[in-house]
Amino acid sequence: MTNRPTTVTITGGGGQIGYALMFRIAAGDMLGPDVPVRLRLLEIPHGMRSAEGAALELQDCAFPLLREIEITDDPLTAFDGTHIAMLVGARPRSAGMERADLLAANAGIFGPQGAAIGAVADDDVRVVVVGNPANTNALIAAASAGPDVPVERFTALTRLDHNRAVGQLAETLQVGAGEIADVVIWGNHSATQFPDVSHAILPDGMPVLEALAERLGGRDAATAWLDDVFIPRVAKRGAEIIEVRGSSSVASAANAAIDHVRDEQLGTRRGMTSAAVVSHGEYGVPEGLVCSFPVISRGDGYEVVEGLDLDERARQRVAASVDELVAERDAVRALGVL
Ligand code: NAX
Repeated sequence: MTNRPTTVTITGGGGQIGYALMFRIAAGDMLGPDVPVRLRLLEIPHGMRSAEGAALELQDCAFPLLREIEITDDPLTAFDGTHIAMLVGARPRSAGMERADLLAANAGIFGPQGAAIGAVADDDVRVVVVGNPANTNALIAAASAGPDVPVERFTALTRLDHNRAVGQLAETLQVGAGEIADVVIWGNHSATQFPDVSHAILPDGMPVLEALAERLGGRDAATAWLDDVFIPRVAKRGAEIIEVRGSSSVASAANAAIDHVRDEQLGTRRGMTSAAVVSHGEYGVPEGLVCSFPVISRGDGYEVVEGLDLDERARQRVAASVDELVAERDAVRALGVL
């Protein structure tokens, strides 16, 4: 029996992350080796040629799963019947641009795209926002989609932050990245995020905190490393990549977006992961904010894992990032967008 093709829309399909995403999706890395894919690339006129060039290369890969590729600058065409929308294209901050201008420019992108998703996407559509400011862009898209699309269908990407945290721990503990479970990114996809290892464990059940203490020479040394090295390095890793590579994170961002959608669609495999989802008040996060939480999926969307203990320092870090999300939401409200 042949599976029904899944339609995947990538916005910003002519950009860097779009380019890194589409080949892996067409190869079956996101939805599995048995699911045919129809790709739609949405671009602005300026990016159409680049997307068209990428489509020529996709054709030259002769991927057996790739059934169709369509490129358009019309959101209603791009999202028509789509099952998975990956909103990557966004307006970057240009020199001298104020935060309110950045939020307004992106509201002008994510508002209409959310409305188009509400109007024409598949009834079971799932949306992940990658384009920054990702959490608030997701909030705007969800609010613009209208009542036909439950807000839970909209998520924002913090899996790259999660994977960065796991990578740092794996290197420090000298273990494989796959051995570390239950790391959590809380809050905003920004430098205020809180990468939390207090629940993380190794395969034998040993807490990562204990393993760090053993490796680094005691609890105090482990705490100092977390506060002074690990947290800032994960939170500012994007800037480090730009400095070293001379260009922003691309393949790692695409990889994280694929991990995010794969786990949402097929289920998380071991323990919790991190995704920004619409808050229903969990952990005191104001309702409606798109905030990164510990999540699991049983193959039908992400659910927040509740009941984790947070000590006072952790609560303060989460609160600082949530305050930033509130300020972004209020700034967008002040523009009359929400
Ligand atoms: P690029 O500038 O290479 O590509 C963006 C593409 O989007 C361009 O081709 C542009 O023409 C297109 N675009 C702009 N407005 C559009 C619209 N209204 N409709 C459709 N397409 C539109 O950027 P890239 O490196 O691909 O990054 C894309 C976004 O991801 C940026 O906002 C970036 O900040 C964000 N990131 C988010 C990350 C996350 O973890 N959430 C990490 C990586 C990345 O920084």
